[in-house]
Amino acid sequence: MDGGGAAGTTGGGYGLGGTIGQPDAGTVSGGQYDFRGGFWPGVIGAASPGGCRLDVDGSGPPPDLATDIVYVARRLLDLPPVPASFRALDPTIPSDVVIGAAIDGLGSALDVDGRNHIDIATDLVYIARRLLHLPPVPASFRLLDPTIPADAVIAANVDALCP
Ligand SMILES: [Ca+2]
Ligand SMILES: [Ca+2]
Repeated sequence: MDGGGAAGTTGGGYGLGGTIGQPDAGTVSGGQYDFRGGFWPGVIGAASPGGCRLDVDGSGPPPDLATDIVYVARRLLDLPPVPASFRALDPTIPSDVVIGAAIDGLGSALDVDGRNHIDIATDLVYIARRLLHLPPVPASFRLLDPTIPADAVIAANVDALCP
């Protein structure tokens, strides 16, 4: 049950109301975590129940790999977030505009490895693995790139998307 009718906002709704209630990530000791001057500048709260911003279809937490994460991946590929086949099975899925806005609202928070680039092959993999309760970074990735931040750092970034 969401609000139903799309509120009549035209254009990209970037007039945010301003509550960035993001608690500080706390002190991380150990891993090399260099705080790049505060939090992401463009965090826009997507209206999802429970404050789980990764729940981009607003169905309620926890985020679902088969829906929410698929939508995010498709959005990053410049595809409509929701495949038509999904809509055939579930006509109650919110519109692509609504889900697209929720995904865009995640902004740079999707860059869970903190490398200033949102990448399906890394960031989304880490998010998906975290949701599956696996270590976010596959060992094989670390062999190829030893500079990937610690699992604890990336896991915390994923968790921040859905506290
Ligand atoms: Ca969902
Ligand atoms: Ca990244």
